[in-house]
Amino acid sequence: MFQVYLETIFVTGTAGAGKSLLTSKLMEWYKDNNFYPISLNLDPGVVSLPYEPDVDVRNYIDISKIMSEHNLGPNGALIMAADLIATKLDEIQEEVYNLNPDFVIADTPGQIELFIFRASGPYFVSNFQSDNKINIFAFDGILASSSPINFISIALMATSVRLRLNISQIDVMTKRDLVIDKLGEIIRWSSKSSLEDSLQNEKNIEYSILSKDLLHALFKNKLMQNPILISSLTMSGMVNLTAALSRVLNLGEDKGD
Ligand SMILES: Nc1nc2c(ncn2[C@@H]2O[C@H](COP(=O)(O)OP(=O)(O)OP(=O)(O)O)[C@@H](O)[C@H]2O)c(=O)[nH]1
Ligand SMILES: [Mg+2]
Repeated sequence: MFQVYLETIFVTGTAGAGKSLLTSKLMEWYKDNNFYPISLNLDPGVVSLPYEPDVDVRNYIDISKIMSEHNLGPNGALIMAADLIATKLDEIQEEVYNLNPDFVIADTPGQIELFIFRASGPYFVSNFQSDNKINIFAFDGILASSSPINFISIALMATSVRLRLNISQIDVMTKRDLVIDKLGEIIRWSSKSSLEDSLQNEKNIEYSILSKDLLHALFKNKLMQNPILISSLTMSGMVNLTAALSRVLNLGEDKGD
């Protein structure tokens, strides 16, 4: 195995947030800008993807085989599959090196708890040989914008992912095109006082108090990050996201001709 300079963008986030579609749109965006990125699918359980993965964990881990060989149901098989990801690290790394890309965009499993809160995902992220690594954490725009409590809960999850993976992280809120009517309110939530004001309208007082406490902890420890609002459908916000990625990764400017 020969070593090349490599950078990696992991794409994590809540189930259905739009990780895979974002992976495909980032691939397109960078290819259009004359980069050579490769996509790495780390979701062993996914049936169909909006992109053709260059490297695919499903070539190493077969969910239906796990179900029949270990007599497991779909959830048990997904847990076992998630745990097996770490054991395939060397093979995946070699495949990636052989392709010699400018960088890797790694799409992660839908069930975030299987990847982030078990040992295998953080092990993979930390031991994958890459000179630079960043994690994009996707808040589902529909879910996060539906109430300030939801927004705070997902911000808390984003924080716990940041602490678990211990690499640079950019938070994004997906599906901007579907929450246009709420954009003003969501943007105001970037300030602690506006979020607190919005919490005043919550009917469940106990929940509201707990959320306020969590909010204080997030701001006090400077763990609160404003997500970049993006749409993988209209591509709005993508310029902001790719600019933020460039600030962390050594992707340089548009390569031009
Ligand atoms: N309108 C709109 N739909 C989106 C956007 N991003 C994702 N979707 C849709 O949301 C659904 C889920 O998207 P995926 O990319 O599969 O989400 P995921 O996070 O990879 O899902 P899992 O891996 O199953 O957790 C799909 O129907 C997408 O077409 C977006 O920015 N705008
Ligand atoms: Mg997916």
